[in-house]
Amino acid sequence: MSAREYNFDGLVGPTHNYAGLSPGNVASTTHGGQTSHPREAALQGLSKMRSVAALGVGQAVLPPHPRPSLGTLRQLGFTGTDEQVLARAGREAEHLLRLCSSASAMWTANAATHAPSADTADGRLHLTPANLQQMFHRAIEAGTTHDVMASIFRDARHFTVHRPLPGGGQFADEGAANHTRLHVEGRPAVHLLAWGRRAWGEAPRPHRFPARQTLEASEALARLHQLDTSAVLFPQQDPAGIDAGAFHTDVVAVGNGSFLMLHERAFLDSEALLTRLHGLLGPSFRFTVASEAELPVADAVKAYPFNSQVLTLPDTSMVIVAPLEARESRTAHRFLERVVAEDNPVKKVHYLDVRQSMNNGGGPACLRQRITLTEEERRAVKANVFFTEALDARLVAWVKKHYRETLSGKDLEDPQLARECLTALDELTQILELGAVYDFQRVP
Ligand code: SUG
Repeated sequence: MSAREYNFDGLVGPTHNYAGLSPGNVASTTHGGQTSHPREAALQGLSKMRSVAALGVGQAVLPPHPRPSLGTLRQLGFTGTDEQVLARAGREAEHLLRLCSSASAMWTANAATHAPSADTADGRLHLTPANLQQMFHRAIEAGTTHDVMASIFRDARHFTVHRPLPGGGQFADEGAANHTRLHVEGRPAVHLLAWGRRAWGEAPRPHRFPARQTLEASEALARLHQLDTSAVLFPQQDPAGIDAGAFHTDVVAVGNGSFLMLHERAFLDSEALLTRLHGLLGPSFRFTVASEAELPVADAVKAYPFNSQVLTLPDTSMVIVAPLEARESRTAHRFLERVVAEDNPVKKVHYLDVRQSMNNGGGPACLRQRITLTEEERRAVKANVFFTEALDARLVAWVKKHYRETLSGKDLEDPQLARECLTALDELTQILELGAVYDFQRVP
């Protein structure tokens, strides 16, 4: 049965801001404290969706989460009215307020890991929302992500939405940012489930920055998704790459269909990995590796050429959707030009402006969750999440109506901002026909 990939982009939330929350993510640390532009950020995101849809590629949308998360603040002992909770948090625990206000759910590559029904033993599409254990501001996304996905993919004949992996940091899971599915016609798809540290057992570790995902989490995903173990590989992220700022695999590697492009610092033993992939995928497998000499990993982290979307067009050729920063960097640009010139399916690079997100370390690839759906599965999704001209127009109007032009750290204490956010999200669930997916909509 023919299937199509849909890129489920995260709509940037109304509290998009730069709080410097992610050690090991160079852009987040560098821009921490700057004034953000939420409206522009959300419109940049919508403009990317429009460009991808115009290429003839499947496009859909996932909603932001309610922020500031008053529920989390209350769980941590802040009591009273919303105003009192925010005022006390702003006074006594400013950092906590920032953590509870991040619009980080926009990076939906981290929302979940998915396996298309063609690859699973029970023939259902499997999705596991990521627990994002490693960073507090991201860990609080998991519950809402689960509820949103359970609403969109509610038809149990086709879809299984698992609970996020349990426990503490031992099963720390960052979602599809560490997952790559490669596929060539006539062979089983290969799943790369990468990881940065082991919960139990020895493995080389980064020294400077945290390794977020564990091997144990990646193994659990392969089991839950009922993947054929002979086609699942668990490469370790190169600790030197993590120490240079490649906190997720998708900062230094991206794959699609028969094609993989990676930096030599992406995985610990790239050569062995490429040999295995060649064995599993056969002669049509193509790859391009950037060496440190050609493209220093620091440049890759800054310009994000690998944090691109590699998309298959209806005519089966591929294009790369890269951030503008990759064109502005001499080394990154030259590398992408080489990719297009080589013998592989990639024919063109489109450079897009997602600077507002890039300043927090989120490029085009971070902003989307890829989900492959058969026509029947697509029809089983009843929510209004597929990107059409009509939905585009409604979302643009919705952003213009509700989003602020600018946001600084101090604004996060403003109870009016919290109210604006909840009003906007309540309206959005009606546009997207999601039902009451947010906690605040269920409180009597
Ligand atoms: O988890 N940034 C995100 C960026 C996620 C990028 N996703 C992928 N590579 N797939 C993170 O580090 C920064 C928020 C702040 O500092 O305000 C942040 O959370």
